[in-house]
Amino acid sequence: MPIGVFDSGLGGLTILEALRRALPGQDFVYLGDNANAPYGPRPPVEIYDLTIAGVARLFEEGCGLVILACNTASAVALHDLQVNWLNPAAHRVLGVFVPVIEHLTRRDWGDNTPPTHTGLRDVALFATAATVQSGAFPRELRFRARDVTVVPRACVGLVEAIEAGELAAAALIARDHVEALLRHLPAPQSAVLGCTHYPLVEAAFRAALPRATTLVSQPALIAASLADYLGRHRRFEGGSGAVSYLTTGDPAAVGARARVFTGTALPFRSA
Ligand code: DGN
Repeated sequence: MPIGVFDSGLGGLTILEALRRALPGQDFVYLGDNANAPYGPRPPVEIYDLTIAGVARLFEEGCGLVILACNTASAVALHDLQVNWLNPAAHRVLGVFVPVIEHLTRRDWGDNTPPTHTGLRDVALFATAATVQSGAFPRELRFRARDVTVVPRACVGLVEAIEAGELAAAALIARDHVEALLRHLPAPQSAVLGCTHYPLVEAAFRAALPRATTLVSQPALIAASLADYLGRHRRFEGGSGAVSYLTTGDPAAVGARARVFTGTALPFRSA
């Protein structure tokens, strides 16, 4: 059966590309809610309703498992959606924070250390305003790393510049946000790019961060985590590597704009 990949717009294509590389025989259905993007500036209740509508649409397409590729939807809607709406016997929905948190808190030493003693000291988080305001990432991270400090930065204007294909301008915006964060945390141990779009200007983040900071980008981590999950839940696997693309926006315009993310136009159809 196909796996659904949901995003507020086109940024989730960065995740989908990594999923396809890791799982070449798997079918996927991508849904971008372009009619309502970006989610970052929206109030939580709207993000919740829009996320449920998108996930339900992917269930209609026959997806048993849906990845919320969107950090904003994962931060704001995933927990309530799982507790109050989803029937886990029928469907599963996974977000994008857990693979990052598992990566950050992986311990390389013996089993006698307390589970929250990870050696993780501080983390810079770059994300949308809604993701930052939700507080979801530091809250979930502290379950595994109790004393960690998370310094977030809402990267206002960055998603819009990337969606518009203005990558040179986006690189300057990313640099400014890094510089602003470094005034609060001059030498972060790790920095997380907590938004689907930011991998497109990863080099700008890397260049502006101190050399000793480990930069954590999501797509490959999420792909490795999904491959591991499918190994344990084989009922969600299947297909021949087919991908279909749905959008709530104008399919021709959205398909053409996909070029920014994948280097090629994509055959979107109307959701
Ligand atoms: N896909 C969103 C995210 O990862 O947070 C970014 C786009 C948006 O809706 N703001």
